[in-house]
Amino acid sequence: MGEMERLDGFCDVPHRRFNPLRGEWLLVSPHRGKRPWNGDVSKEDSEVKPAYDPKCYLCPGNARAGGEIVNPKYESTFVFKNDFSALFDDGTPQTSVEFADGLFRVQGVKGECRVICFSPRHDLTLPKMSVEEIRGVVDLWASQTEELSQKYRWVQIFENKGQEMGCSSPHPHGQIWASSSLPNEALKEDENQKEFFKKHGRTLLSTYVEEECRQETRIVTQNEDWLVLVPFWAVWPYETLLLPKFDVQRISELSTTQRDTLAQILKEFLGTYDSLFDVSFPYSMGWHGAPGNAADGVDNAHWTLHAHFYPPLFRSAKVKKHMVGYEMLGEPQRDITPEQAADRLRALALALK
Ligand code: H2U
Ligand code: ZN
Repeated sequence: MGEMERLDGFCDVPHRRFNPLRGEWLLVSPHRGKRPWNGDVSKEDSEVKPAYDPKCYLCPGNARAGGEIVNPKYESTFVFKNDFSALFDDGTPQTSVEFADGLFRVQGVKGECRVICFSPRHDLTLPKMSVEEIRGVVDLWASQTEELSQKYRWVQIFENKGQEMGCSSPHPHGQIWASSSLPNEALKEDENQKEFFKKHGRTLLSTYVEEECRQETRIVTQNEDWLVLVPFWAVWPYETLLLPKFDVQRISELSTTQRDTLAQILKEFLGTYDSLFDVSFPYSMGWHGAPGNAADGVDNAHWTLHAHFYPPLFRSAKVKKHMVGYEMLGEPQRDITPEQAADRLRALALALK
């Protein structure tokens, strides 16, 4: 029996799907996706942004929040230590405390938080930048990971984009939080990939890529090195996973051509996101790669580098999915199936080619 036929009976009825990376289930209710599309397709308030905003904390030459530090007149990318860091690199206890049968546990943690401006231009976003400019961001993600992984076990690169995600500034920027311990998501992915590798002798995500290339139903777009798909276990309506078609564990280990093709697919598929509801598409995105660094002697053969994109929008630029109610108390739930979401995104990606 083919893979798709095995799923046939489930297509139109409620079912649960398993996320092997996180080791968690979600509820899919496809019949609810067939509710009429009372399409609010209104655009976002199309306020035109200036290329330079004298009030922006991130624009070149401007004073940052607090007023003491002034940004240099940077011309491409710019990294600085977060003025309101969530982690400190020294001065905090690095011990653990546990009492009352483990009901109370505290662990010391140290780390560093940085902000990365993607461009000096206040009015741009990643998909509005050129492939060459995005390539500069890829290099920065890689060099920051390389540097911080010498000191910290986990380097989390991420971008909160859009007011819907609580992003504090429209200036194109992302963040890096590096920490001495693995955060929850990293720990779950590490354990689940390790388990799969032990059992099957190959990586979870390379096996998944092979299978998705066979089935094709969830692929949004691809080039010679990279694949964008709506994962079988996606929770957010238009959630995607960006995966390499080759074996790589960390972003810092990408070759020159793999960085080129990454910049190309980012430009293309983030443009597709923008065209979905005709709006600068909000999301939280981030990279997950093997903890530590290549020289630390830890075997991370089970890891595959990948990026998650979690966009909150559902039916239009205005209608957002909320993770509330059943999702807080039971488990995440989605209406349109990952396959339906992939169909829409793929059609848009093709139209833009
Ligand atoms: P968002 O990516 O969610 O918008 O957060 C921006 C970060 O930038 C936030 O962590 C930092 C905030 O602490 N920031 C500074 O470090 N200095 C500033 O002058 C403005 C914002
Ligand atoms: Zn700005």
